[in-house]
Amino acid sequence: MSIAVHGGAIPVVILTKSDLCTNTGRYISEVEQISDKVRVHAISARYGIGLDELKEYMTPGVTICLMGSSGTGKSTLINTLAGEEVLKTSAVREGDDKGRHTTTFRKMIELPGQVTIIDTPGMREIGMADVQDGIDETFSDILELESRCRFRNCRHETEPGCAVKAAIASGELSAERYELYKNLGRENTNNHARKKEISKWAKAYKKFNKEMV
Ligand SMILES: Nc1nc2c(ncn2[C@@H]2O[C@H](COP(=O)(O)OP(=O)(O)OP(=O)(O)O)[C@@H](O)[C@H]2O)c(=O)[nH]1
Ligand SMILES: [Mg+2]
Repeated sequence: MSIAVHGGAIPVVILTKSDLCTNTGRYISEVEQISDKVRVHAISARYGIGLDELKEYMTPGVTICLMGSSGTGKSTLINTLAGEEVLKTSAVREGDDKGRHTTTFRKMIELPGQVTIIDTPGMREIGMADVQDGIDETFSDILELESRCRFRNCRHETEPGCAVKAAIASGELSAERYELYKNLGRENTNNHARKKEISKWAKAYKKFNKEMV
């Protein structure tokens, strides 16, 4: 998601194979908790469930890119949307349900209605290099909180006057979401100076928005 934001795209999360799941609602709300900037849809390409929800994205001239692990059903979804088998798909491995990296090259497909859709090979692992902007955008509320801590170098552990801990205690920020942010930051380079600069920007932006109301 952060990669998509960084690239200037609008991220949409599609939970596939909803026919294999009895409580999709739970998973939808789990993803929704990560960020209120992202919309989530549960679909089944095999049974045509939830595909109506995707129609609103398929406006003339749009380019859609599917990203996700191998075996999640990206190519199958495109085949269903195309109404014919334009892409090869294959069953996931028995035992661990992992994909077989069936798609090996990016492929651009023109769907009816001037919609371009790009199929990509399933990701083995996502390199987090250079996606700090996307992370910052997704978690701008946490950056803003960090800027309100009493100490500039607050680690949000035992320091007094910590706005992050206070927000978690009051329920304003979910502990899980903060953990996720922390882990992403760790995976990426933890550049404190940049974070501070961005939080300053986030603050100014918020102020500007308030003044505009
Ligand atoms: N039950 C169920 N199976 C599905 C659905 N969509 C895809 N599959 C199956 O999942 C397997 C993998 O689908 P693919 O479309 O090849 O997956 P992919 O994401 O393109 O995988 P890579 O090309 O390896 O990245 C195939 O056996 C599909 O039939 C679905 O909605 N329901
Ligand atoms: Mg594929």
